[in-house]
Amino acid sequence: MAIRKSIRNLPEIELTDLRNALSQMMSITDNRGYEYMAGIHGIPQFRCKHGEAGSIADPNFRLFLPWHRAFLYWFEKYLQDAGHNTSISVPWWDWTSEASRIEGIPKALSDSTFNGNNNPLFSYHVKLPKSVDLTSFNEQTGCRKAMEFDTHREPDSPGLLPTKEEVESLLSLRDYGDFSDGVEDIHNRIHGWIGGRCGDMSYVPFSAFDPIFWIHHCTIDRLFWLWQLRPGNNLPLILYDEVLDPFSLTVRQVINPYELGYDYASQQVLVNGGIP
Ligand SMILES: [Cu+2]
Repeated sequence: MAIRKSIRNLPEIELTDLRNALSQMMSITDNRGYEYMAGIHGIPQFRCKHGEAGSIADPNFRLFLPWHRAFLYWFEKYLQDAGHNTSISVPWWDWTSEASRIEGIPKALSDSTFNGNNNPLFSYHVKLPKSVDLTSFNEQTGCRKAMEFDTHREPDSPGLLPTKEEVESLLSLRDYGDFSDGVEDIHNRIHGWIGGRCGDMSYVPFSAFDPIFWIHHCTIDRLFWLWQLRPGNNLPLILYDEVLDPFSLTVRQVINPYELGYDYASQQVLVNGGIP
């Protein structure tokens, strides 16, 4: 069982293991590698599922949470393979914590180097496929994205991160659709907060290349699980047999993280005591 922990509470040795596994994964060029996994979400595959306002009849409408759970599950599996260690897990970042509201992105993610090496949690070097044409992206955004680049962030001020109260009112929503929409909104805000005007996290085609993407989605998946743990909260049955394409998993198969082989540290405390 892999226990996903808060990045700020990760013991030094586990942070080193995580960095080594991630560096290893980033050097793998086949479909178990970092580039391939990131490319499922944005360039070149664009398979990610996000909510589309006004399309309630569409069965994809609220697959945002289960789809990203399946995505993170496979990412974590390949990360463990790359690190030859099944206890490696993706950490989460509690942006509501006091430390985050003062310093913003945790140092483990924002330091550009560690022990004289590049920090793989800080940035990833992307080489876009030749078929990509960045002309209209650059024209529309005013950014100067090149075909080869290091991912970067343009974080906003830490005081603008969502608060504990916002998260608590989100978790107290009873309807799955309301919760899914609310958590997706907060998720969008964090993408924009991290990426700013030209940072990779602000744009779906590039976001998953930034290593913070996985930590961000782990945070969102944890909120999803905390909501599921509250009595009476369930996903609509209509979603259960939906296949989370391209992963050969249905919604039913990702409902319980224990069955996927992971859990979140100190979740019981959280369930009884609110968000720390
Ligand atoms: Cu996202």
